[in-house]
Amino acid sequence: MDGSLPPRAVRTTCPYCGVGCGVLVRPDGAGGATVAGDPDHPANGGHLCSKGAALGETLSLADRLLHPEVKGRRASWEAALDAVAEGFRRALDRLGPEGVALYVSGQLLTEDYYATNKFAKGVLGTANIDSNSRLCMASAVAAHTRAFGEDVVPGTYEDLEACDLLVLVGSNLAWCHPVLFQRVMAAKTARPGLRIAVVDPRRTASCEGADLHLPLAPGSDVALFAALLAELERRGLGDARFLAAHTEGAETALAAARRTAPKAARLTGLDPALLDAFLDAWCGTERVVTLWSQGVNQSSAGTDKASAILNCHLFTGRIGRPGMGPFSVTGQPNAMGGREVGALATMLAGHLRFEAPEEVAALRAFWRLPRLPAGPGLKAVEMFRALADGRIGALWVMATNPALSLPEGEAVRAALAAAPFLVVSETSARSDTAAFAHVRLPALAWGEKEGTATNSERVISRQRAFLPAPGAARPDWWAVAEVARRLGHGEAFTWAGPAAIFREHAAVTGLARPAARAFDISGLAALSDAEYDALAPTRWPVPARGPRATRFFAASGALSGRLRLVPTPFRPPALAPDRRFPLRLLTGRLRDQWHTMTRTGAVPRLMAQHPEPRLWLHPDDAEGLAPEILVRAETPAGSAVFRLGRDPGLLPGAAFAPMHWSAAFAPAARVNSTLVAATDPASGQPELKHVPLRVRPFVAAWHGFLLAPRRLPADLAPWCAVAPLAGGVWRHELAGEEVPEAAFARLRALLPAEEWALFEDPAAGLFRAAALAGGALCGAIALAPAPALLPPRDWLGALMTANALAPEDRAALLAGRRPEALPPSPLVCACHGVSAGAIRACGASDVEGVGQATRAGTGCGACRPEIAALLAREEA
Ligand SMILES: Nc1nc2c(c(=O)[nH]1)N[C@H]1C(S)=C(S)[C@@H](COP(=O)(O)OP(=O)(O)OC[C@H]3O[C@@H](n4cnc5c(=O)[nH]c(N)nc54)[C@H](O)[C@@H]3O)O[C@H]1N2
Ligand SMILES: Nc1nc2c(c(=O)[nH]1)N[C@H]1C(S)=C(S)[C@@H](COP(=O)(O)OP(=O)(O)OC[C@H]3O[C@@H](n4cnc5c(=O)[nH]c(N)nc54)[C@H](O)[C@@H]3O)O[C@H]1N2
Ligand code: SF4
Ligand SMILES: [Mo]
Repeated sequence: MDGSLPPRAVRTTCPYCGVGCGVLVRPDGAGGATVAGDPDHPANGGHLCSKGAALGETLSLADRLLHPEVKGRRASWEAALDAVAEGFRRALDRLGPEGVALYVSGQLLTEDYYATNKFAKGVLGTANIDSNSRLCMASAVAAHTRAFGEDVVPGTYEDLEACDLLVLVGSNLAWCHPVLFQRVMAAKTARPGLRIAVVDPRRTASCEGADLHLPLAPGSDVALFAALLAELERRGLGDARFLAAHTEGAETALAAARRTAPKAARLTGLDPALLDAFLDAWCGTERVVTLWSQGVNQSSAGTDKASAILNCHLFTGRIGRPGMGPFSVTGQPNAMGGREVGALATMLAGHLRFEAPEEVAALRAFWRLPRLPAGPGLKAVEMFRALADGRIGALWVMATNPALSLPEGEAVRAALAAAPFLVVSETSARSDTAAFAHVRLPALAWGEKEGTATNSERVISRQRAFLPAPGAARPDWWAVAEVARRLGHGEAFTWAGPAAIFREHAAVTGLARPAARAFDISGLAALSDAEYDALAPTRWPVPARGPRATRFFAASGALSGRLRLVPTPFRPPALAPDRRFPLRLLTGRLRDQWHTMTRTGAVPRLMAQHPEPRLWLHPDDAEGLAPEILVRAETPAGSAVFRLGRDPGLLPGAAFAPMHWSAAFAPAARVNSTLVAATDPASGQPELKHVPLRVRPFVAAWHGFLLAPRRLPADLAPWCAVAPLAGGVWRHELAGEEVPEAAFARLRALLPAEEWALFEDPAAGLFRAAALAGGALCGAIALAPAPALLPPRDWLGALMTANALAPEDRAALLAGRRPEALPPSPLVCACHGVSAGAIRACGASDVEGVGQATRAGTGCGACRPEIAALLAREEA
């Protein structure tokens, strides 16, 4: 970070998902780097997924926040930090510790995370510090804590390879934890006896190679696992010795399961034979791992869903032994670290508990800070409601983008806009949340910052810097320490660097003794700076004394007290579909995008799979809707507009839309505007899947696109989706209300043309413009009354990266079609100029659908029989 670059490959860790892959980086000395998997890292053994492999392409400083800003103007760090301290002091004076809050993230490094928690709880004296983990892991944490007395993932990745049955529940592992999925697939190839079952309302990429897919009704997982628990009992598969020696609660859990089991087929909607096949497989396989993710956690019954899974493992004693156990896979790179440092409203630090007065006292004494809060604070959803109500006077958001990722999206944005004092620490200048901030603080990003993160299997890995700090960016922990100093507590924040913070954090984890705790890394509290720098991937626990477990809860049960089975009566999702909103909206992730796209959205090859925000419906539910049209997704909470997709792999009645598109990329396609914030009573985690939905065509006067040699703002039209293409070209997909002539003129003014090649057919609503400069294509615009009538974007984008246009390309430009790909095609609909090729390509299966997609047949109607004949020939 002193400006000199390391000469050799730097060993670091991927900043995306909770698999926590090791990465070898070779900086090129010019701000870039080549990236490869670290063959020595235990998580990935050299492999990387598409996102990890493209890390080198995310290092551009183009979108970075590089300087502090106060009220939208560049400021010095001194001034910005003074403003933060002053804002918090004022809110404390006015509202007390309940009136201030921090909202942080599983993408902070452990050291940053530790600092924020110490600052909130120790300096501000508030427990109002919550994390985006509330949207992600909170239900798993609550279920672990109920069952184990502590938040612990009992197993390791090796268990996924060693098991005979792997059940993926609400996890699209193939897209969301790709390297782990590839490990499983490799194990299955080597040992075909390893069976995989996927429990998901969608047939996802994770079903490739699975032996069973259970397309259960959204939200019905508790019923499935209740049926399993009852069946395990019926078959006498309870581990009586384990149950007697180490557990409690089996009887009440079984009683609840017995009541739900007879209704399981109805509640899950599963074919009874399929349900039986699943029960048979699970009951008959001792080495079973049940892995779950957001299809379980992000539910108003998330904690019960997770507990229902844990119950089955506890009842059979299939836990903590090689190849068996429940496995909550973490989403963010340091989701686990945040739980370790206790940066959640419901936790203290180092797995110390609010409920244990001696632990509160131990931490107070260790921190030597006066103001530790007495109990839990506001959880994420409550925190933003409190902000809206004026109960929060100052909020600091760090490494998360709540303007996009929280449910009740519009209310959250309104609360952010009206916040009395909002600080946002960011790496990106394009975060939706930062746009609302009074003070923006530039943070060091991956490749610049130093610290540690803990992955899903409790392995702590170092992230190491290989680039100099750009602009005025600084580590997040440093900004926190500086504000603490300004509030009069500098003496507790004197760390010289992340190594010192890590040592202090490790020491906290030893404070719980003599009450034994699984999470104990007190053995790392005396690392020297050099040892910390060289720290190899290390699985916790690392106690200062005593044995080091690799897996938990097999032989000894819980470390303190007993393991607990919990009754989980079935509850449906918060809102039920009805005649007005007959479908259910599932939201989630795409393979190549990371959350709110601040890092992956500008990388052309990561945008190639899905350049536009889509809503997928089962073909039966999409009947009457033409393919590729824009549709408005309406829920009781709000609406958003997407390109329609069809997915026969969806359970009929369920729809899927990605969470990724932000105001910076597609303002009208922010899916969280449509979500209610129904939370799980035990964990406070909101139901980010399952809201009732209806879908209508989005009516626009024109559809079109604009290709430009640079990125333009995403407000070019009422519907706009921005995407990078190769070679620095940006694609802007558009739909608008004004008359097309006016839109055409307005859009042309945005391109730097020396010369125009134009095609205009106002009667047909077709407009095409090619902007030329120096004999090369420097931009393109096309407008049409229907999306299916627009020329291919990739072809035009590629032409823009050529130095000069070939004559045949120039001619093709005006025809609006790629010369070789689309052979001359007879015109079918003369009114709207639609060719047979366009009708075949539009994907509709009936004349009405063709009309919606292309307008063919909607003029004089004379060509409708011809269209029908064409479709019949396609069918045959
Ligand atoms: N590519 C990519 N990978 C990521 C991320 C990313 O943004 N992009 N983010 C990371 C993070 S933070 C997280 S938390 C993880 C999330 O990883 P996952 O949880 O695997 O991802 P999701 O797509 O949110 O949801 C998983 C599945 O739950 C299903 N589902 C919905 N409702 C139900 C239900 O009621 N029951 C069941 N059984 N299934 C249901 C959905 O159809 C979906 O396929 O991914 C991590 N990895
Ligand atoms: N509809 C729907 N909503 C969801 C979900 C869903 O499945 N469906 N999933 C939920 C889940 S599981 C999660 S985890 C959340 C994720 O949602 P968010 O956390 O809001 O999404 P990110 O885009 O990861 O936001 C991280 C921000 O931190 C910035 N950043 C990156 N590194 C640093 C750093 O070192 N320091 C600082 N200060 N900033 C940094 C990035 O630029 C980015 O703006 O979304 C939740 N919301
Ligand atoms: S699997 Fe996760 S940690 Fe590994 S390279 Fe991909 S995104 Fe990064
Ligand atoms: Mo997450």
